[in-house]
Amino acid sequence: MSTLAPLEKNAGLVHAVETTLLAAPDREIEVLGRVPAGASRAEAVAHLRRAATEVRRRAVQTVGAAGAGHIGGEFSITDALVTLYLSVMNISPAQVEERDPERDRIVLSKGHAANALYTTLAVGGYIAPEALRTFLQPTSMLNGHPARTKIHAVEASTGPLGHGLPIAVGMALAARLDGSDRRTFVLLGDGELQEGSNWEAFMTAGHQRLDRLVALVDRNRLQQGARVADTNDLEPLADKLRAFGWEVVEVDGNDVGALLDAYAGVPAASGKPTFVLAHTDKGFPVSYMRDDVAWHHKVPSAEQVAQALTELDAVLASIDTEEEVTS
Ligand SMILES: Cc1ncc(C[n+]2csc(CCOP(=O)(O)OP(=O)(O)O)c2C)c(N)n1
Ligand SMILES: [Mg+2]
Repeated sequence: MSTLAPLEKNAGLVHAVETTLLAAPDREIEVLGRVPAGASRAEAVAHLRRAATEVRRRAVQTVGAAGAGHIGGEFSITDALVTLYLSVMNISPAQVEERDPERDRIVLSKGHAANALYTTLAVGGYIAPEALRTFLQPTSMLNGHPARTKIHAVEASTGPLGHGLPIAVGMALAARLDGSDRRTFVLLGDGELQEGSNWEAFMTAGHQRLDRLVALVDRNRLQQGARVADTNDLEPLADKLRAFGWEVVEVDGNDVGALLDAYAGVPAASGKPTFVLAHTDKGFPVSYMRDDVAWHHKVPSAEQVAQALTELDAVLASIDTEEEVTS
């Protein structure tokens, strides 16, 4: 069993860690960073698609090696995480380290998707890629749910569902009181919306006309062990949000181009918070995981990890081909 020496400059973590290491991935994830300034839309989309696919490649290997995780809901939210961190948000590793008060804020309310968050932070240059090998290991900062006391880039500790939106509403109100233009983004699960605390927060945000608050729901139609519609149906979801004073934008949440367009139009209506209703598939795009409730927290076998990598490598190859055709 190998150990990781304390990471240089804390690598975005509160403490340097020395802990056991998971098996190495087939190749280390590349730090791709933000979409370059001046990139065309096609270049931006290619960059984000590549980053999202790299995140999924790395995340599935992490879950396989750690023997635990929530891979289905990580794959459905990866496109939104990558689009926000690498393009939409006014944020950078330097702004996080310096605690720039004007940085945009983000809360991953569906905290069980922590591995997708950590891997996005690695691709974005916020934590060292080698830290991913400590996921869930004793003394690691990379816990099963994100902790703001352990990772500089995490703005709010999450895990208990139903808390992220109320926190984000408070952050958005604080920004207004500060006279700041910074925005607050929050990522929610659809099963999570069954928690009543969300509806108090939706009501408050609408009442307060928090138009620099943007909530995205990962509408993958599945929760833990069941379909949302069979458990406690949310529909008509868009109408409910409109009735609470939100502007609703519906989008394919596994299409980074569509997400870019949706976020570019924020606030979608002056004086209203924006609700991005992101239609996704749990397990996207891996054929054997997609829309299968078992993959909420099932752990892939070595063969299943290999199959996922084969499918994800085909996505990477198609991005390369499209780039060659357009350049
Ligand atoms: C308050 C609370 N109850 C239960 C859980 C356990 N839990 C973790 S994920 C999950 C299902 C969430 O479903 P959804 O919000 O749809 O997440 P996704 O499909 O995006 O993974 C549950 C019940 C929890 N984390 N918090
Ligand atoms: Mg769900």
